[in-house]
Amino acid sequence: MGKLLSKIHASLLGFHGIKARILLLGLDAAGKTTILYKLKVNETVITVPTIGFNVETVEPVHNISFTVWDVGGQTKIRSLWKHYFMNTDGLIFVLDSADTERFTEARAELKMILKDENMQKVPVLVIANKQDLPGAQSPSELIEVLGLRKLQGHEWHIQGCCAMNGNGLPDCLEMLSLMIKRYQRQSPQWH
Ligand code: G3D
Ligand code: MG
Repeated sequence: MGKLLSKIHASLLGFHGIKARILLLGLDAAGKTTILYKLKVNETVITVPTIGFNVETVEPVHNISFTVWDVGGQTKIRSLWKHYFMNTDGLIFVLDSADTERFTEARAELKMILKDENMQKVPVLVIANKQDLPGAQSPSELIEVLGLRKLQGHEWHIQGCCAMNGNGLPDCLEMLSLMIKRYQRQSPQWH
């Protein structure tokens, strides 16, 4: 009841919490667009490879409203990612946990993103997606695969999930909101 009232209150008064700009990146077919629409409308949508971007605002969690930018991940358009880096409050990097052949490529892309000057200190949530598939690597195995322990200057967390049925996604938003709050406390210039 209390939760319902506070939701009504928030929608009558408009949202006065924190707004966070989130980038959703990862190789093509990792499941980014599926995740975005599962978070937005709790529906499993039929996706087509994203050319350009999708952007949606997701229901606030812990008083943080997320604007999530899902930028296409095919090789030839990955060079466009850097144009979205400025003013990013959090990175969600999505991985197909069963696509072992592309782990090296995914690791290189994550490293490339975090090297950019606009991405310094930005908290990173790695979503180990497609945990439903046979052969999917567990989040703890993927920590080594992606070299996450070597990330310097970033708070990071890895969460297993299945975007198809939404398993693990609420924990992803929960963790991201906590990381963003900590990031906010460290960065006086944070909006
Ligand atoms: P992208 O936006 O990262 O490029 P998409 O990826 O969201 O378009 O998803 C690529 C394919 O992976 C889609 O299948 C989608 O249904 C599937 N997918 C996404 N999440 C999961 C998951 O958790 N489990 C499984 N098994 N599949 C998933 P198609 O067949 O349309 O290419
Ligand atoms: Mg897509």
